[in-house]
Amino acid sequence: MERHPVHGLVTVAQHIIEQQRNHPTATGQFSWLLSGITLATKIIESYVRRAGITNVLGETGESNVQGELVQKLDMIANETIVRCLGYRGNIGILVSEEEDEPRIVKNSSGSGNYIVLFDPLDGSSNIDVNVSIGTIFSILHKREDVWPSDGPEKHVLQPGIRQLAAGYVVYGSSTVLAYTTGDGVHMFTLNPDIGAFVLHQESVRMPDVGKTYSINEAYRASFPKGIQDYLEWAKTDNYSQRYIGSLVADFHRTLLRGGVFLYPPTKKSPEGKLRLLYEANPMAFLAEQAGGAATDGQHRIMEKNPQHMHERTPLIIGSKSEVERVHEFLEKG
Ligand code: P6P
Repeated sequence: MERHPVHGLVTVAQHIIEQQRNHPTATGQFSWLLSGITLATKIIESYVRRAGITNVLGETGESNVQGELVQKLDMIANETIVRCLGYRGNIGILVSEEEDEPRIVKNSSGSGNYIVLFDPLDGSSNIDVNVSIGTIFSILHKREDVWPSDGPEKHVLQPGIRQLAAGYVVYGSSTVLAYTTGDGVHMFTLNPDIGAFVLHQESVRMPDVGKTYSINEAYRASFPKGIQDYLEWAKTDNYSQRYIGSLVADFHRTLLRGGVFLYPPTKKSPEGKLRLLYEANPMAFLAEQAGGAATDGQHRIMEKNPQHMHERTPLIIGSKSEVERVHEFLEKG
């Protein structure tokens, strides 16, 4: 693709338009939608960077549908995304980790055909201690075979293979956006001097091997035996353990360095803790687009048929050979 970057830089807006040219059926609608997401994450980033001095730390005193204490920044992030996307005109349904029900978006031209599912601020319990957190998003198209009289859930409950795009922004030592529309994973760094996400890596490939496992071993006693056996094997094979406790940060490291992230079923979370629609599916799309793999310990994440909006799933995601090795231990049982 011949580019005419300004001052040698390629912004995410330009990249999205270029990507769109690979989808002959795509219209400018898709680029317009994605630019709404990147705008929202730039606003969120401005709050995250000043959290300690702008009284947005701490809890709201309320709990969300997950039963988790809602941090002030969770609500700010949620409201920011809803506001930025609500006026894009081509979105019909918004699904947020912070909201019990799907939000139907209507505007003068009716209701758009796109569905955006998101975790507005993943890892928010880490905000007060300045650990990396992130925003995760997934984009679907409304289903053609759903009657208007059917509720929005029928549009929303689609397997991850139907995603049109997915991505995350990690608010870390720098603010990095990674996204895919099915043509590879591309990464951008927010340049605060110009307020734009600037391309720094195209077609990211996850290393096929990586001697790092990422898991909260405090729950070891209630992991499935195969997972316990894998962990014992990894320790004897000089693996290192890294766990930040923020999915976006743990996945970002795994995407770049290789290895495997695991959140298996536990006694506390027998279905796994992570949510299928707006955490596991988008990360699985990115992982597979980068040459990695993502399963629930038995099935490919992106082929799971969701039964309800906030459904949880076990997640094993990372380098293909590392995920396969975990499965070998699970199959031995
Ligand atoms: P645990 C953060 O609360 C989160 O949803 C993910 O970002 C993270 O991977 C996971 O939970 C951490 O869970 O049980 O290890 O604290």
